[in-house]
Amino acid sequence: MKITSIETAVLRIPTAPPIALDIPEQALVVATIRTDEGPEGLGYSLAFGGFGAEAIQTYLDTRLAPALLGADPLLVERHWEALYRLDRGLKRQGIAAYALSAVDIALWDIVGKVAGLPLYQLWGGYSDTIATYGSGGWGSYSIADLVGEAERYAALGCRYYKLKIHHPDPRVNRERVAAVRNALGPDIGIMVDVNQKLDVLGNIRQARLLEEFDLVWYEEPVLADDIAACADVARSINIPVATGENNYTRYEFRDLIERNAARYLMPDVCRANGYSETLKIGRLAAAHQVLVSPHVVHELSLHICGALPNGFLVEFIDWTPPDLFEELPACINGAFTVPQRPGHGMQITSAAYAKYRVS
Ligand code: SMN
Ligand code: MG
Repeated sequence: MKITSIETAVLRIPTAPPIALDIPEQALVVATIRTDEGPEGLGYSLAFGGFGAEAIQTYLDTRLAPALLGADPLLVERHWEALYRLDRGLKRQGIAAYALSAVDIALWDIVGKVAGLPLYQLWGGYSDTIATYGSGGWGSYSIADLVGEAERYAALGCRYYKLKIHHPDPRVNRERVAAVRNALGPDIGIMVDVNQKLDVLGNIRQARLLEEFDLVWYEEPVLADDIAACADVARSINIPVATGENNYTRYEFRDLIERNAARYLMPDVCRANGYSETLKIGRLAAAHQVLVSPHVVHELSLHICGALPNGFLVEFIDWTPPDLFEELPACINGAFTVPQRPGHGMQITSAAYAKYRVS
């Protein structure tokens, strides 16, 4: 089998309130890989807030796609290595990793279709039902927005909810967590997300104020590059640390694990160089009693959790309009069923291309 074309597109998709208060739109950088024998692969990367989507597309079009044309799509590891090692002097991660992620996801989609299996089964299969947590609680929300959103996720059966703690005054963040705890009661797990905004001492002060809430995790305390500082926070606070959405490779995740910097790792399949690398990260974590809770894109991440005994929760941000995908997995009783179609099972509608495509 040979790759005959790789077509890319950027879709810009407006979000709805209250998420739109903080993130008015998201963008998908899409790669469609076609073959001479018929099977076609879909890959995409979610560019947070839409930033940099065109740069990711350009890198994919001008460097990755030409390197793959004519190749056998079933040799995913071989292509991953070649593309990862391409342009070593120019790139480290970031834009190039988003581009490689989209390509890798599309190649795996072809492999799954050729095998006639959903990817989580192809990779070994652990569970076809994955529990999820409702995620949001962005910094611009009023308390009413926050509680309203938390209750909407709880009404879908979600047993966990995650909110941001972005206010510069740690006491204000404490009040927001208290409001959520009061609304949800003692049985729903709550997580908080710092999004790299604090230093080590700032986190120690903030976490101390939150200890009484029995939080599930305390996320991304410091700049993601500073793994030593993350480990320092993990040693110093009494809430388990989660991190990884801005880490990119098995090498960074190995360092996080070796330094005991987190009890939960959160690779993002669209950033961490695709399914291939995220699976390796997940297996490495399994050898260290560390759980994997993949970041966003639950419709793609379900296959990762479905394949791993140490998969924990997928993240559910309810921001996808109903016309974007042919069949978006639905949250039922706080869980998703992994798509049972061959490959990852996701397809973008032709209406979505007509409505959201910008390049
Ligand atoms: C987040 C960051 C970027 C895009 C979506 C969500 C956030 C999270 O840090 O963990 O939910
Ligand atoms: Mg986060």
